[in-house]
Amino acid sequence: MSLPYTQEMLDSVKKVEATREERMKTEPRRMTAEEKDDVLQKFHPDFKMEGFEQLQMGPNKGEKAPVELAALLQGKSRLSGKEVSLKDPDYDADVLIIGGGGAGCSAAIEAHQAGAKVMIVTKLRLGDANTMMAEGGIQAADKENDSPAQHYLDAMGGGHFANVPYLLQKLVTEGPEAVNWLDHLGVMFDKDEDGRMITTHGGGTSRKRMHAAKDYSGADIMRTLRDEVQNRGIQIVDFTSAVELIKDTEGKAAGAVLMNMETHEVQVARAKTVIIATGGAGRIHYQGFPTSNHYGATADGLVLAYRAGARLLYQDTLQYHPTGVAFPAQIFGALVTEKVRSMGAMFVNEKGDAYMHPLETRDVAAASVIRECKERGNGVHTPLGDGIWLDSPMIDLIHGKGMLEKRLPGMLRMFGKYDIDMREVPILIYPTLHYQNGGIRISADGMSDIENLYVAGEAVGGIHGRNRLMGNSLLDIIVFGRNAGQQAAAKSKNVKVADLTLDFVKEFEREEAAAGIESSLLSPLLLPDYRPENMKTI
Ligand code: MEZ
Repeated sequence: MSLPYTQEMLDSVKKVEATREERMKTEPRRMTAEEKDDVLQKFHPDFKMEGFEQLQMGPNKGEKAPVELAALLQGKSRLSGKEVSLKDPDYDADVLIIGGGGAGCSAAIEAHQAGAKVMIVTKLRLGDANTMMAEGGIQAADKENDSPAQHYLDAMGGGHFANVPYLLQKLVTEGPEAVNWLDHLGVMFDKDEDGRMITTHGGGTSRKRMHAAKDYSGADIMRTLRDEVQNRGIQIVDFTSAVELIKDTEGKAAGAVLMNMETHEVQVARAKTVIIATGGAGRIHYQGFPTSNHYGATADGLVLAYRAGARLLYQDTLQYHPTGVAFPAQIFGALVTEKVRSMGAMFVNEKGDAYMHPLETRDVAAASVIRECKERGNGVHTPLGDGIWLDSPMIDLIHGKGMLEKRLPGMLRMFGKYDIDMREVPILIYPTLHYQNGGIRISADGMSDIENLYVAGEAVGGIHGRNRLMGNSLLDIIVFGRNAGQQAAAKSKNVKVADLTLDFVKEFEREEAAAGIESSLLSPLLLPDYRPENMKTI
């Protein structure tokens, strides 16, 4: 086994080792509110003006959006110039769920439980989603020293007080029940010898409330939900994407136009209610960042809803996970779970200085990593760019030998494949595009601005304000996924679908023409395009 670090990296590792004993005696101090604001404004990509533009049309006209998202929101419908017959739908459902990740499956289980005829359409396989990629855990305030109120305050502070209060309240108050539900469905949470959940801190948490299944929490949650959906016999139409919503002549959501991903055959699904659970947008690679996201994370739900007239909220805020892999190349941009720093690994620069507290919130931590590399020149140089060390050998020194292997087997294996034993040497990180803080605006019942169109999971905007805390997204897919399934199933009992129409797409095209937009970019994007001619800086 030969460590693939360059000589320059090895020289820096020596400095990290030389300061370790002393560093472990005192925690780095926390930044003040002013220091946080300063680093965010100067170094966080959300504040980089050239990354954004004003939307020229649609419900959020005049507001700021990332340039890549604006292009998709104002893009060309895949049905443009095509006639789709809506007369004899291929599918009929009470609840049509677009997306087969954690939120979609949670919604499907609850809607099915309520007796609705449910159909899931997913562009890849059931469970191919960002849920699967989540590692470190799910938050819930279920310990004696904790409370939903405490959880609310932490998330509100982390979100810069922009979280929509009634959504956040729902998230935290229903958190314990959500974890209990998963536990009963069979998620293999880490427990102590008395059967009590083991919980840890995350960045910005005042209590240990992160429940984990080692460092593949999302994968285990997805496995469990997928099994439950399949065991219930819920209808799944896979390798098929939704390319436009369908409304009825009363303006209510009434289904979707579907496209087979292989044959491109177009089909029509009519539904009394529709739930968008399409997940995030990392594969759009905002500002050229690499991503920790699943292959299908291309903001499709936002495009579908926007074109049909639903407002977005906080579409201009993204989450860059501070600890993406910066070396080696084979796993560049992959997620290094926040659990690594929550178990004590410090951020250490090229000189061996722990220049930041390990548990700053993600936006502050990411901006500080960028500043350390770009402004202060304290990054570790590699052939791929600069990075900062995450001093992983500290974990066994703090918790005892064997703990890293026990709690972070996925990380150990991922780096081990490239001959990096993270128990022995620090690992190199740099921010990676991780989460879409903004999304489609919903009310407390999960409904968007369009009647009978519900939204759940990462496609929702507002729950997390302008920066999400670790583990609150695995929680929101369960809380808001279940909620959307229950609400949509109940609503569908009283829905009579009028005639189907796609007139709103034509109207959108007219609005585009009036705004002088001539786009040839087909949207929703559906899958990223990695052909060399389409690669920017990624
Ligand atoms: O909530 C997340 O994004 C998460 C659990 C990620 C991680 O660092 O493991």
